Amino acid sequence: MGRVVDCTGTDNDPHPGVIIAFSDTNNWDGIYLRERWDQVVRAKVRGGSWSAPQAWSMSIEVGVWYSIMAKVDGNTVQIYFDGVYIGSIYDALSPTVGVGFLFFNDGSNYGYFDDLCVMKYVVPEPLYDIGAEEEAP
Ligand SMILES: [Ca+2]
Ligand SMILES: [Ca+2]
Repeated sequence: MGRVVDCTGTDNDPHPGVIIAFSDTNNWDGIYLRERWDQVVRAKVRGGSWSAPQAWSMSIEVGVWYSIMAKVDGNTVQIYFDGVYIGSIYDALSPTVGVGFLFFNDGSNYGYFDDLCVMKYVVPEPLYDIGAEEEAP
């Protein structure tokens, strides 16, 4: 997971985001922000060709930090935006050899990124079963 911020409000640039799965520079998956259009977008790069097959409508404000988290289980990746699950990817690269940040930018727009980290988690996550409330006699 990582945190990103878009600091200029004229357009979607600089498209700050996180690379969630990486094979080489021509093959990787990322999640980035379209600040102007208020979307969280999936970047899919295969054989050097870029596409954006999935996008989720989210309010994205200039100058606000947002966290992007990806829970990876093979080709399936659950995407969390500011801690809230927004959707899944089912054809991510696996295995990955790295993660990183991404920006793409035509002009002088800028942003920042921070706190990139990778954690191991348990699959499946533990389930809890809460018994029925006891009734008064
Ligand atoms: Ca912008
Ligand atoms: Ca916006």
